[in-house]
This record gives sequence, structure tokens and C-alpha cells, in this order.
Amino acid sequence: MEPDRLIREAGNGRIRLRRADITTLTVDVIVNAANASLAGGGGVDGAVHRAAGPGLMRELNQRYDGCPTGSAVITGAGRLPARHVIHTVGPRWRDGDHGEPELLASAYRSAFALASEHSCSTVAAPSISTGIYGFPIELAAQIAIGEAAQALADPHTSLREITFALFSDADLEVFARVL
Ligand code: AR6
Repeated sequence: MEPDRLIREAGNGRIRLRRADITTLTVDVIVNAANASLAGGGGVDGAVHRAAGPGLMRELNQRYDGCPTGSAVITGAGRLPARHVIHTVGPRWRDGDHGEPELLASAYRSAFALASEHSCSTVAAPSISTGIYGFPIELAAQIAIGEAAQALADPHTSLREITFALFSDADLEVFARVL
């Protein structure tokens, strides 16, 4: 894909798109698409826990009693190259009439706010809710990029680069069209 479709200046920094396994990225913080019980699972959540090691689940169990849909919690990153993991919970798609778009926006907003509270400059996020949770990718990409642009536009944010780590060429193409 043409490189200029994969990067945009936004606010105090930039939004970047990559086709990547998020567990391999060296950034201040990666975002995990978790579930409300923080119990681990498949998809990116499974990959993050496998790569980070069992300390990640131990820390989640010690510090948190679940996490409501639309919000986020932070932990260390175990064996991952990142410094922190933010576990955010997107909505399961039903029909779009159950607040799903607002909850997805809230999941990203909470994650980016928590990253800034921890003075992070670089953050990588997957496409939350568009795997096992079935959220339509076109709408999800608009919400994800809109929230990233808003987070970078905050004059007080520590964030300078938000990377979306997309897991397939098809998802990358959708995000590139929106960007
Ligand atoms: N790096 C980047 N993206 C990935 C990776 C990876 N290593 N692995 C998968 N993806 P999903 P959800 C993509 O299902 O829809 C879990 O069981 C994947 O292709 O991981 O929010 C949780 O515990 C898709 O595009 O998350 C929850 O129960 C995107 O990440 C539930 O799934 C999100 O897919 C959350 O479902």
C-alpha cells in the first residue's frame, strides 16, 4: 500500500496504520481488547497473555475486579517489548441499537486517556470489537480514528503517536480509506 495512506498528522502528533501483530511492537503501551471479567480469552487478548506470560493475569487478578464495557485498566507488560498494557473492553455487536457505537468510542477514549495519565507518548491499539465481538469494521474504523484524532488534539495530552496494528490486509485497507 502507498506509504502516504498509512500516516496522518493529527493534533500534537500523528496517526499511523500498520499491518502487525501488536504483541511485537515496541511502544510505551499496547491496548488489549479484553472482556468485562478480564478473564483472558481468544483473539488479541489470548495473544497478549501468551506473549506477556502468566504475570499479566496475576496482576489483573490482584489489582482489578473486572472492567465495565467502555472502560479500561492498566497493567505492566510482562515479557512484551511494550512498557504497559491497557486492557479495554469494547461492546459485543448486537444490532447497533444498543449503544454499541458510543461504547466503542468510550473504550478507545478511556484507553487513550489512561495512556496519557501514565505519560505515554507512543501507543498501539488493535481494531477493538471487530473480531469475536462482531462489530462492523467500517463503522469501527471511523470511531477508532475519530477518537485517536480527538485524543491527539487535546493540548494537555502526552500522546504523540497512535498506531493501529491491523491484523489483515482487508482491515488495513478499511482503516486506510477512513484515514
Ligand atoms: N495483533 C493485532 N490484532 C490482532 C491480533 C494480534 N496479535 N490477534 C487478533 N487481532 P478480537 P474483540 C485482531 O476477537 O472483537 C477475546 O476472547 C482480530 O483479527 O481479539 O474485541 C476477549 O477476551 C480483530 O481484527 O477482539 C473478549 O472476550 C481484532 O484484533 C473478546 O475476544 C479484535 O478481535 C473481544 O472481542
